[in-house]
Amino acid sequence: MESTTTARKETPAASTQPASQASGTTADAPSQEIDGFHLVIEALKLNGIDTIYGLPGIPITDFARKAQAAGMRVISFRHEQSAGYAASIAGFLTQKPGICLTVSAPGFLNGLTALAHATTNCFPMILISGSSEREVVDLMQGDYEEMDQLAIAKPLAKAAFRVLHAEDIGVGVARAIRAAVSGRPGGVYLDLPAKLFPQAVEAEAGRNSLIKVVDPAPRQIPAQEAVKRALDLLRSAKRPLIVLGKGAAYAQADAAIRALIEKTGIPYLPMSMAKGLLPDTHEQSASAARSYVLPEADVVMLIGARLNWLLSHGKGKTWGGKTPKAWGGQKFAQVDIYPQEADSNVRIDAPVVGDIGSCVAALLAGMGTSWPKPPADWLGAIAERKNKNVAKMAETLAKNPSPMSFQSALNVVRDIVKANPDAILVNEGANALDFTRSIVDMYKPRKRIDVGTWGIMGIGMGYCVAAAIVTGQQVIAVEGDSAFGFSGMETETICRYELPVCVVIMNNNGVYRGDEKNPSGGKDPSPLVFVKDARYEKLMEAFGGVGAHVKTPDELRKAMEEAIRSRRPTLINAVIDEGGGTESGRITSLNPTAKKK
Ligand code: ADP
Ligand code: TZD
Ligand code: MG
Repeated sequence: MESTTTARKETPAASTQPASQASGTTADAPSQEIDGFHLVIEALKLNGIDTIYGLPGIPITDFARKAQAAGMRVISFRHEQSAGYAASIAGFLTQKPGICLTVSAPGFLNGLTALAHATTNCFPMILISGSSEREVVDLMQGDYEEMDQLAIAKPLAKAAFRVLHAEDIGVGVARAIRAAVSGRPGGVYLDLPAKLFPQAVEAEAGRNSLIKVVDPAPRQIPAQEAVKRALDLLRSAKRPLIVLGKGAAYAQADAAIRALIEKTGIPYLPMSMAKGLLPDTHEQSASAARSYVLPEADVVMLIGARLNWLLSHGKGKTWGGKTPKAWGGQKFAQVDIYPQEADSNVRIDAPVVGDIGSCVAALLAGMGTSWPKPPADWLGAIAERKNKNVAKMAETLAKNPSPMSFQSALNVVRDIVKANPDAILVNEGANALDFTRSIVDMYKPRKRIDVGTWGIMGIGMGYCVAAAIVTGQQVIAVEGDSAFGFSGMETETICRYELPVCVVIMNNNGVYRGDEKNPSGGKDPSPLVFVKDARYEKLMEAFGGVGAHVKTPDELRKAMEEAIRSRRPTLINAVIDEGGGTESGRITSLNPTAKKK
């Protein structure tokens, strides 16, 4: 490859050459050079990456500037963690790695939580951090923002790379892209030392060293026998169930997945971020009968969903097991791109390894023209539970207590989302999360983005920014007041970029509830409560957005409708009964002192 013969010059002068020359717009090619800045920018652009989420400073300030000059969108945040979350969810929504750009040591560490989050959630993302001088860092001589970033990133990333020479930029970026999106997607760290950026190489050779990645996420076709094994298992079932996870949403095989569900007639449960893959109002959705179908099912097919804590590890009481760790007797099929996923929690009788699009297509083809509908008594029993629970829910939603309950407020959000099915719903909190997930129906794929695998707080405003930027759609964020606090300063970012984001804070004055007292009777407030009646809406007003303080469902509805009509950055502070929540929302049992299920 040309890169090995490329002459490298480490002249600082390269950084001072006019941008026009460095970006190759001058005619006399032979004397032209290109520097590290432009090689990285061109490598990203060559691979269709047009947006960077980041925060400037030494040594990447000029990089951010030059990227913007070269036509990339550079979205600048108030904290790297939000930029990182934005990049991670951009990756989920687009199947292209989201790019987060940070400075060295502290900026890198601020972005690292998001990188780990991306890896944990299987989102493709690349954290690009500038780093200090290698020789000084390695001798631990105390450089400005000194840190061995590559070593620290490694255990939290799917892969981590460092580029020392400008002629290796093409390979470095290509490897980062492939690692992020191929197979099970994840977070990748790319370390770019300060000294790399001004390195100049001969322009043509430099450009020739860049790589446009061919087929970055190759299809992975499942083995025929694996497909047959899974179909045989499904066919044998008396009480089959399909679980759709966020891997299924990520895969963008929406039509095939819907066809599979409908052709089999099997009831399905969407995991949180798979809601809307089929409309939540679909008659085969078993969401409203979750606690009935999990223990009762005899065969379960997981599609892009892991049997982690969110599915009680596939065993225990949730699945009809007699003790907390006992197997409930279900047989499992699992469609996943990651061959090591099977058997991670319980035995998987029929693993189908491949990308979801290819696997679902193979399953559909293998089903042939006729497929037996699941037994009527199974479908009937589910429908009965569903109807009962839906009726109970409707009763609760219709109530209009004062102060507002989570339910009466979310009844409004439910209507607004129904009327605006293209809007993206961002959701975090504990009760604010759990109630929203069960009350607000989703109608289209990849419209619900939330706390994910870790149940992490702080994704809120970063997700809002990225969702608005990559989709151009209205974003609605339902936030616990605690959850909002983690990224609240990004309201400025939302206003600065004039994004159509409507944040609704479910304000119950605290973490889970706002009515806890200091158990010692001392002067300090309980660790779980905040300033009472905080006026969060003023934060949005401070940056030129719209604020609203609402106490009734009618006021909430008007404020949300106006936000969506105007598409202006809006923050609605919805006052909720401070005693209306429960500790940890629906996961109280995970508290160490809670009685084990
Ligand atoms: P949820 O939390 O919604 O249950 P998880 O994050 O636990 O979902 O699971 C997502 C799974 O989807 C992961 O095991 C991942 O390997 C898998 N996955 C991601 N993308 C694809 C794809 N394109 N094809 C197949 N499997 C995928
Ligand atoms: N820190 C991080 C990064 N993630 C977390 N999940 C937590 C702390 C612990 N935590 C939860 O799991 S939910 C939550 C915290 C602090 C906030 C709940 O309060 P809220 O929601 O106001 O956001 P509700 O509606 O009051 O329950
Ligand atoms: Mg709260």
